[in-house]
Formats: sequence, C-alpha cells, structure tokens
Amino acid sequence: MLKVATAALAAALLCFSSAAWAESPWPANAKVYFIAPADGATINGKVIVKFGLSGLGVAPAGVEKPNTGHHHLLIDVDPPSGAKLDEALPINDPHIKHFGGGQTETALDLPPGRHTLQLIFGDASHVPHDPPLVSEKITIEVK
Ligand SMILES: [Cu+2]
Repeated sequence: MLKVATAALAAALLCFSSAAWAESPWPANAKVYFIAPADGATINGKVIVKFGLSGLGVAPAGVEKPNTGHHHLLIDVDPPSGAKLDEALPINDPHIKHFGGGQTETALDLPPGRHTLQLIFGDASHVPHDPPLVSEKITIEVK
C-alpha cells in the first residue's frame, strides 16, 4: 500500500514539475546581470557593455540545446509583456539588440544623455518565454 501511494505521489510530482517546466524553460537559479557598466555610471564615448550569466549557457541563435540561449539588450525600452513573451523578439527594432552569435559583450554608440539598459535572455528562436529572464534595468549617462 505504501509503495502504491509512493508511486502515485512520484507520478503526481513528475506531472507537476513537467507542467512547470513548460511554462518557464529557464532553471530557477538562472540569472542575467550586467558586469559593466555600473548602474548610474557616466560614460565618455563608446559604452562597453558586458553581459553576465549564471545557471545557463550561451549558444548561438538557431542552436537548440537545453538550458542555453543568447543575450538581448534592451535600450531605452521596457521588456515585452503578456503574449509577446512567447513570440520572438523583433529583429529590426533599434531598441532591441540580438547577440545571436553568442557574444557576451558589445560596444554601443549612444547619443549623449540618459539611457536605460536591460538584458533579456532568449532561446534559440529569440523567444524570451514567460516569465522572462531579465536583468535589473540600469541607467547610464553618456557625455
Ligand atoms: Cu535573438
């Protein structure tokens, strides 16, 4: 009897965890963050942005491998929300940069003034998924 109950419980847990997996493909400990620049930094010239990632791996766009994806940089824009999270991030949007080659840093030419930067991770097909894996949003001042 105990064995049957244990097996039923194990089956129920398995169902539950695979359902949760379908909603969020990102591991619970996965994290994206900025190594540089620092929040509030004032920058002269090119903005060197370094992307941090833990709990996941980087793979180029188009490479389907579990627990991998590529970085996207949101410039002066909020992350998508709702149903948009299950669609590919737009390719030709000047506010969204894809790093589909698997890059982990970039140099930006931004006009002088205040800008916000935020990272959002996407899968092989550029889909962020719901809930999205995003970094904190940082604000920088370009001279
Ligand atoms: Cu992409």
